[in-house]
Amino acid sequence: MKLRLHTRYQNSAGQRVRIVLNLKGLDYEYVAISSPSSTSYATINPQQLMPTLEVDGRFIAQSMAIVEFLEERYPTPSVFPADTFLRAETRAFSHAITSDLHPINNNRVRRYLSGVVGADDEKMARWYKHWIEKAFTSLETQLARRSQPSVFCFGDEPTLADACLVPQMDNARRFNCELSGYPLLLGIDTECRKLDAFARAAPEAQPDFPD
Ligand SMILES: N[C@@H](CCC(=O)N[C@@H](CS)C(=O)NCC(=O)O)C(=O)O
Repeated sequence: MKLRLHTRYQNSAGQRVRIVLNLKGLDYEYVAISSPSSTSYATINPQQLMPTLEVDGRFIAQSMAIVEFLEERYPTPSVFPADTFLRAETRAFSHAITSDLHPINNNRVRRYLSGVVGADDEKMARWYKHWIEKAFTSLETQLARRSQPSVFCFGDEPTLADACLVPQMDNARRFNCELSGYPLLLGIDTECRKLDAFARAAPEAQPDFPD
């Protein structure tokens, strides 16, 4: 099966998928997208959002749908813990990022806020930091309530939760968010970055990262 990932170095939803592909040891071709709003990209992803996974000429949109596809096709190693309750916690943690936080802070929302609504840089920064703070506070609390502390979010092996967290930490740093109040998130982020699967998925490791 030939896998091609249409993404961009600074595409945090794509970074999640890159991490999962790497954790599963899957080879894939990196297809750099310079302009998701182009008509050619719209033919493979009608939402014009990245990433898109191309599998033998068929296209799958939405990072979480891609991850579920990969998990079903390549179940080992899994990106979910073995325990059912921990699997649910992993999904809850991941969706807090992918369904609640990321959609309101992503590029197209920021472009609309500044270009159409007229928010200046100071208001944009307030918007961004507000939603990071709300989300990260709840994620930190979710981790603090785990029945057992662990190296990664939900166990001593990385899972989808870690693959969602690390790109979001990159985003928060890019927008100068204060992160010292989230020691558990910071600790897990540090552990993840020691792993090759995460390092190879980072924006600066991608072929289209600017010199
Ligand atoms: N829910 C989607 C979100 C995808 C998304 O918002 N991608 C952003 C980049 S992280 C994008 O393609 N933005 C288009 C643009 O910047 O023009 C997913 O998980 O795949």
